[in-house]
Amino acid sequence: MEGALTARDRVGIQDFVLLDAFTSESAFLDNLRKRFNENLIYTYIGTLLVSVNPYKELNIYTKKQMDIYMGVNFFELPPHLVCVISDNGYRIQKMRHQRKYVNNHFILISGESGAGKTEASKKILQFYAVSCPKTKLLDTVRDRLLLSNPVLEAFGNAKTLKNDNSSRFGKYMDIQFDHQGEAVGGHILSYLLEKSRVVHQNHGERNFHIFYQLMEGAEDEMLRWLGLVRDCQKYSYLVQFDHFVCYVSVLFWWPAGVTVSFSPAYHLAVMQHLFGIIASVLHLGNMQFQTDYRGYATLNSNTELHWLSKLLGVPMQVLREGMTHRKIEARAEEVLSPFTVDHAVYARNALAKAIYGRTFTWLVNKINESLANKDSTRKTVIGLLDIYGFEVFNINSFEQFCINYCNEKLQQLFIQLTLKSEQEEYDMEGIEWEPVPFFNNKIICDLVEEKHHGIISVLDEECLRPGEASDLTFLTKLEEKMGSHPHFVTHKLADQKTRKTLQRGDFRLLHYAGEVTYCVVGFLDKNNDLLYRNIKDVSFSQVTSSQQAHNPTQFKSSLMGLTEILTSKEPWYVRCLKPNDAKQPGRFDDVLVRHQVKYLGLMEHLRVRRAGFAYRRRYEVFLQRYKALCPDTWPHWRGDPAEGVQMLVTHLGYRPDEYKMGRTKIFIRHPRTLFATEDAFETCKHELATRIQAKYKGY
Ligand code: AD9
Ligand code: MG
Repeated sequence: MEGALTARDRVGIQDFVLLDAFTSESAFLDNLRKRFNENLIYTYIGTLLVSVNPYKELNIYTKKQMDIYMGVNFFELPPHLVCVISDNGYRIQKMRHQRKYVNNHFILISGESGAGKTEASKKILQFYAVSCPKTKLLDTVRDRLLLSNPVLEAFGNAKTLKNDNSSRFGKYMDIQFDHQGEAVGGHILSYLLEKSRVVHQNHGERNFHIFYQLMEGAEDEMLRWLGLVRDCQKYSYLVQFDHFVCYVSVLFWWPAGVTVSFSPAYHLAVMQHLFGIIASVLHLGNMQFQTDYRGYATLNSNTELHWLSKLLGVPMQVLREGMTHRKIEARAEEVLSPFTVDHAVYARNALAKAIYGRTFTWLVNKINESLANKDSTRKTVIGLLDIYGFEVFNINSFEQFCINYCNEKLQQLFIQLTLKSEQEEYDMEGIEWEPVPFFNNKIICDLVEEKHHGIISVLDEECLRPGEASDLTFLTKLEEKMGSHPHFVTHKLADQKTRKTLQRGDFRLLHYAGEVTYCVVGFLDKNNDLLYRNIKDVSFSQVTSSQQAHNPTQFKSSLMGLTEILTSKEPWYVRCLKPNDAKQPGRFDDVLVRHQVKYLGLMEHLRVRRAGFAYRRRYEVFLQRYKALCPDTWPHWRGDPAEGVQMLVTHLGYRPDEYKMGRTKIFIRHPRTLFATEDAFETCKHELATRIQAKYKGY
């Protein structure tokens, strides 16, 4: 027992619910730090998994490791990411024998940028790959699911200041299992790709990986065909290239695409087409304009036009006209109105973003076609949500506004579901409990999305007044509408002290995760996502039109759709924490982690878990684990499991106020009780092992 305590001191406690001084944030942090220092990056809060990014490879995701977790009960092994699904995996396996359906699940992975969400989602997919039964069909679906990842990351991820491989789109992936527990299909929904990155990156950041992969990985012949030279400095959309090493080479994901796509010949044509589009974006970026004698824009050279025409299959003259003129309809006639240089640059960038955005949607559609399951029989679905994390930069723009709003919604969902499910469980089992006070971020969600009054509504209204409205009129309207809102402030509304920290064109939101100051410049344009019509006409015969959300109004409705999908499923949570801002292994910054623990609501979650009954376990499971502690239940108990558990806990001396017997589970009020039982079990195991050893020594 002494030894067990020492070990616990050193490596911390694997479930926060069992932490004695649970109410203190410091104790919470101590435990997290202890475990982090021992490379134990996972800790439970009941069934929620907390993960701390190790920023180094740990040898815990091998097939051997994962196999250990298959088919075991959640609490019997040290916390691991695979536990979140091994329980599912277990159920799926069990289902194979019982031919029953299990509930649909989703795994919600959250945390700020760089906290490890995407890595976690990849590990979970890998786990499905090794744990599911192997059939020919499964192999293809499984492989396609796995291989879709590098392709999507190439097009949708980029280096940011927060994360070298930051997801710049949200992803929800469904994996469908048939009645035998085999993965038979999948579907990916993508959310609001950050297209503005195609034409502009902040200092120290980069464009989407695919551009560099193409520049570095494509063969000379291919580059020649695309009209490119192998030098990022030559392309204005890439000039901020900072020599960060591309860790996924184009050669790596090229074969991946083979499986995702169709026949090899078709695949080759598709890849060429894709590279052609990527290259055309780069050529577009290099297109320069000058002012002619009338003050209108003309193209500096024909070089880019030539390559664009070749790669997009659009006649040069049509392109030239499209790049320098706008088509206006007047009295059923179409009139061409020339651009100024500023307009032309704007239109050029809008086109580049649109081409890229639609290519991304096209890619997601293609992947979905290859994952589609034609069989319409009822399936179990497990969903995986990996969305861009909460972001705060020195200058935050429209993109951060959308990303942070999305995180706000997910936090709201988490609050609703954890409290709801807790209450439902107590109701179902006939147990009374006392609710715990918590911060509900609904007030912030409403501030952003409320019909007619929310920030998005105001933005949309302003976008409907072209020519009259501007980013600043938008800000003034916000000030009028939100004036006294406790989570909203601007330079004009702020008190003297706060005013010093705000610029005139800023508004600040007090998000659940902290304050973020947004600069309104560009909000209207980006919301409008303007693309001059004649450019649209000439270019988009080439790429499939998109259903993707392009502005927050659409984003808002697609988030509502997502919320609906998620609430119909049973949730599992992985909360990812970032240990330091330097992306370094072995560094645990207390202040940074404390802040995340706070805003992720981990303490509240813990309190909720402990307010009523800290632990609950199904009678069969509880009995199976602790039956050795009572002579009446050891080695076998053949009667009703609830009666066996009653006998066991009476034998262990549980006081009546320490536990309650529900319909299918035992509820234990205080972790200490379970702790003592767990200690007794460890000692019992130890004694048994010593006895066995002594017995065999004699031989
Ligand atoms: V963002 O919101 O997309 O910007 P994520 O997705 O939360 O962010 P990501 O999973 O990309 O972060 O992790 C960032 C980096 O941390 C990875 O590129 C790895 O280098 C590192 N990481 C994260 N999790 C692990 C892990 N379990 N083991 C090893 C990890 N390294
Ligand atoms: Mg990510």
